[in-house]
Amino acid sequence: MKKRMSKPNFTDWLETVPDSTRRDFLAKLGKSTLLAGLGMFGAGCEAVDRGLLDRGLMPIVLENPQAAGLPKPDMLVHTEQPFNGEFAPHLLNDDVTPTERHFVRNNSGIPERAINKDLRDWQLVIDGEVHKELALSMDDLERFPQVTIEVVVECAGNGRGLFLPEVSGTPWQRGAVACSEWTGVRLRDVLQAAGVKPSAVYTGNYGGDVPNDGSEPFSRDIPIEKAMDAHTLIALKMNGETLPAAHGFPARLIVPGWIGSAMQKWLNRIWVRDRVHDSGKMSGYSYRIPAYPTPPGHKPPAEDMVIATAWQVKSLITQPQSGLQFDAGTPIKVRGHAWAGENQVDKVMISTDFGLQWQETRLIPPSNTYAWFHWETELTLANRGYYEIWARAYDDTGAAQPFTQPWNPKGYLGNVIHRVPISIIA
Ligand SMILES: Nc1nc2c(c(=O)[nH]1)N[C@H]1C(S)=C(S)[C@@H](COP(=O)(O)O)O[C@H]1N2
Ligand SMILES: [Mo]
Repeated sequence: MKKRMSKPNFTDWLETVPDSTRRDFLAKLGKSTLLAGLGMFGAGCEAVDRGLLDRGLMPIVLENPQAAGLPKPDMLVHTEQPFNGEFAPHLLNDDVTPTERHFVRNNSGIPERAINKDLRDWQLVIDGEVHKELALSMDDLERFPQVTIEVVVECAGNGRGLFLPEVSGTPWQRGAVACSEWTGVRLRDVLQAAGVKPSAVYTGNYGGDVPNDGSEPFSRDIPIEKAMDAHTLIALKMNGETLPAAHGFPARLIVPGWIGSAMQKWLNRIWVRDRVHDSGKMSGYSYRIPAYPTPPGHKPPAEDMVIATAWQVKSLITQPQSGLQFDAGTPIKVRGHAWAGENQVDKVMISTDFGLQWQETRLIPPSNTYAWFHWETELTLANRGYYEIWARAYDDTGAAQPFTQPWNPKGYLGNVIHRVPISIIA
C-alpha cells in the first residue's frame, strides 16, 4: 500500500488539499480502498475525514457500473472494472448514435460526482500559460455561446482485436465508435477569455479520474492549434441531455477527427503548457504509433514512436447483420457509415467476390463536418452460397482502407476493411 501512495503524480491531483491533511488523508485512503474492495464502502466512508468528502475529494471509487446505468442493453462488455463496452456493428445503424448505443471506454473508475450528478464546488480551472487564470462554474460555462455538432468519437484502440499477432489491451472489435450530437462551449472561447500566452504549445487536460490502484489519473492533451479550432468543444450535453455519468458529467472535451483519448471526460482542469504535455498517458508507447511501417510483431524503440492524433479513413457495414441468410435473387439493402478523421470521405465501394469486382455506393454527406457520412446500396445475388460483403472507404486525399491490418505494438488506429458474411439459399 505504501508503495502505491508514493507514486509522484498522485499528489498533483491532491494539490488543493493542505499539506497537513494530505498525509493523514493518504493513510486513510489506503484503508478505505481495501474496505471498498471488500464491498464495505459504507463502513469505509466513516474512516475518512467527512470534510474532505464534502469537498468532493473522495478518491475511492467503488467500481459501480450499475450506478452509472452500465452495462447498456445489448452491450458487449470487455471489462467492468474499469468499465469498457461496445456494440455490434448492426446495432450502430442510426445516423446519429443514440446515447444508449454509444460505447464506453474508461481507464479507471467513474467519479462519484458524475454518478451523483453533483455540481457542488465543481469548477473548470484554466491555468498555466494564460494571462488570467480562470475557475469557471457550470453557470459561467453556460453563459458562453453554445454550439451543437455531431461528432465521431472513436477509441484509438477500436479494431485492436483484429490485430495479428495479438496485442495487449482491450480487444475492441469494430464498435468502439459512435457519432452522437454534442452541445457545449468552444474551447477557443474559454481559452481566449483566459488569454493564451504566445508560449502556449499544448493543453494538459485533467478529469475527475480516481484510479483505485493509486496509478496516475488519466490525463491527455491537445496541441494549442487544435484547441483553438472552432470545432473543438467543451461539451456539456450529449444528444440534447445533460452528459451521462459514463460519458463525462459535468463536462468533457470533444476534439473532432481525433482519437477518443483526446476527449477528456469529467473535465476539471485545462493546464495550458509551454511544452508537449508529459503525463504518463502521453509517454512511452501509450497512444503512440511507429513513425514508419514496421513488420508485424516488431516493437520499434520508444524514440521512433509518434503521438497518435487524427483517425484514418474507415467504414462500417451496419446493415445487413453479420451471418444472415437471404433468398437467391431478392434485393438486399446494404448500408453503413464512413468517416475519415480530419479529411472528407470521397467514396465507399463494396465487393461480394473477395475484392475482384467493386461497385460504388450512394454516399450521403453528413449534417456537419466531423459527423460520419452514410452510404447505401442494393445487392442482388443470384446464386446460392457463402458471400462476404466487403466495404472500402476512400478519402479526399486518395487514401483507402487496407485489406489486411498493418501492425503496431499497441493496436491503435486499426482501419482494415469491414467484412460481413452472409449466405444465399436457393
Ligand atoms: N477522464 C477521462 N477521460 C477519458 C477517458 C478516461 O479514462 N478518463 N477515456 C478516453 C478514451 S481512451 C476514450 S476512447 C473516450 C471514450 O469516450 P466515451 O466513453 O464517452 O465513449 O474517452 C476518453 N476520455
Ligand atoms: Mo480510447
